Amino acid sequence: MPVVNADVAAVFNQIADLLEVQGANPFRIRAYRNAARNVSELGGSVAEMLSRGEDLDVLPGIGADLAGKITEIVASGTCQQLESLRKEVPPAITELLAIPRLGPKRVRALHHELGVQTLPELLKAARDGRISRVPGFGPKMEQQILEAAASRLAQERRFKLGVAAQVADALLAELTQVLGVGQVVAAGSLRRMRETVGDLDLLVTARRGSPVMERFAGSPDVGQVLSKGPTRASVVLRNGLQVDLRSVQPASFGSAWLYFTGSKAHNIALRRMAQDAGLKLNEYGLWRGGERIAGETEASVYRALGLAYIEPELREDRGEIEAARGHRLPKLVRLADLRGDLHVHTRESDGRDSLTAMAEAARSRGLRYLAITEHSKRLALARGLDAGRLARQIDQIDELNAGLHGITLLKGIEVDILEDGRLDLPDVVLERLDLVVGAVHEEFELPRERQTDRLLRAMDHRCFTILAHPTGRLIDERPACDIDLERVIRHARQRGCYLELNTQPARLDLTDLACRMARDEGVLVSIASDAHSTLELDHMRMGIGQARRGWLRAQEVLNARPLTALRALLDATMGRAARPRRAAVAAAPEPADAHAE
Ligand code: DGT
Ligand code: CA
Ligand code: CA
Repeated sequence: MPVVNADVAAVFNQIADLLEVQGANPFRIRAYRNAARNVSELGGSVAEMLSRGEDLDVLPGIGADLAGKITEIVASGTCQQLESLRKEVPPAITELLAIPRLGPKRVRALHHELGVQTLPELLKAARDGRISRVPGFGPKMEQQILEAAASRLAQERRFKLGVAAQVADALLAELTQVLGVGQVVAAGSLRRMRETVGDLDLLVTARRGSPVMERFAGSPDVGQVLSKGPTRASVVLRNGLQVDLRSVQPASFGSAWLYFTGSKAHNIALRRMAQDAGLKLNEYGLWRGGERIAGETEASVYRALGLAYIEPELREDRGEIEAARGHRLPKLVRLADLRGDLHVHTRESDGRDSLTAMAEAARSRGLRYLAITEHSKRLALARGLDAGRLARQIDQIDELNAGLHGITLLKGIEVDILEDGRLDLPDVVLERLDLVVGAVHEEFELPRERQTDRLLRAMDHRCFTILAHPTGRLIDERPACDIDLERVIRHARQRGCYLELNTQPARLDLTDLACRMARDEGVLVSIASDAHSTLELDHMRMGIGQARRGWLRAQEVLNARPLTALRALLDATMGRAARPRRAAVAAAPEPADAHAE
């Protein structure tokens, strides 16, 4: 990118800001500000002047010293002076400068008077009422600084969907109890089930005079009330998550829910459609002139726009509007469609509960089968199984199955994929399993080509059935491995094996977009909890959200198949034509309504 005059001016302004925070000579500071203005108002490009060999000190307000700095900036994008100032001034001070109302003078005053250097310190000082006592600041400015600092802190941090959903559930339950409240719902990215959530958006309908806003602001989890009025309030919870609550009239509930669910891109596309039809869409309704023609429900708005109802998870402007117009929207998979779980651990490796407890817990969640997939020996920390221990577990599961009703345990393993693509256990024991889930747990940083080849080679093993958490990413902790995911997906189709959507809150791997790629290639996805305890079986809920965001239907989900159909698929993948069935339970036909919500 060539350096333009505005870049040069920005560097000069930053130098001036930092000098001012330091309390430097005002004439020096003004010289930089003037230079910034002169350069940005200049007709021609300073970079071009330099390349033509012209002298810069002919420019107004630019002496030899500044001319030298411009030359430096054009060459490198920055200059020595700025870099050394950045080392002298605490870095967090620069963050404070980005807060509206806080120029260098005020930042310097807060630093001097209160020792404030960072955003959290700024927020705390504002909360404690210390800012309004500093000369030049008043209560009004203190409030403005507080809001800006809180929202900047909240903005920077996104919360994992699992955390946000838990918090939202508790708040929604609380609001439902408030007198005069009708509807109580979540909107925003949470409702769309995005893998991370910036802030929570809640919506209620309430009778006039309902104390809903007071109750919300007074909730025990609230750390800071940013604003509170009769129809809207914003708070920051003690864990740092911001929550916006709005109250609307029942007649606009649907259009408000639609608006605050977003995404912004989806909203914009809808509004454009409305305009093209001579209508106006906003959070109060869909309007023809002064008449509200829809708005009480979301469906009424979509209908009036000539669209089928669009599920929240699809509202990302990724083709859903065209599909809704042509009545080609997919019927998305639901939690209740899942018949089993193909990846869980017990105490035998690093899980917390017993085989029997896991089986009971899965059955009580309406599942009909559960694959036990412990770690393999390479993962010593997780007490991974060697061939002998796995053989014993296989026998144990066979025995247990004979006595289990309503659920079948499948024999599996989460076998490590070694660095060269071989599997961590010998074929003789893998052959005895119902399925083999392969996973990378080490060597995440191989170059793209090698990492991809490693996965493809593992998938080519004749016992391989499902690739666990294909990219290895951990939200906020570890980036995805550098792999050619398209190649992996295509290879899975050719090989006839499957990919996992691991629903651990930090994993959600495959991502929504990767699910959609798998769907487009015709590769079935196993939505798996990877539960290490009975409670973790509930992680499925967030995973279903990602699958739905990836446009998956039940027929594209491996574990939405009944057991018999699943067994046939697994057998085909493992190169087994048909097998004798030992346990009668396994062969028994399942009633169609066997799975509950
Ligand atoms: P987040 O909070 O970053 O995870 O993402 P959202 O989608 O929850 O975004 P948020 O909280 O800023 O706003 C909630 C919804 O409100 C958003 O999904 C759509 C709607 N919205 C916000 N700003 C605008 C806007 O400028 N135009 C339109 N059309 N809609 C907006
Ligand atoms: Ca939000
Ligand atoms: Ca919001």
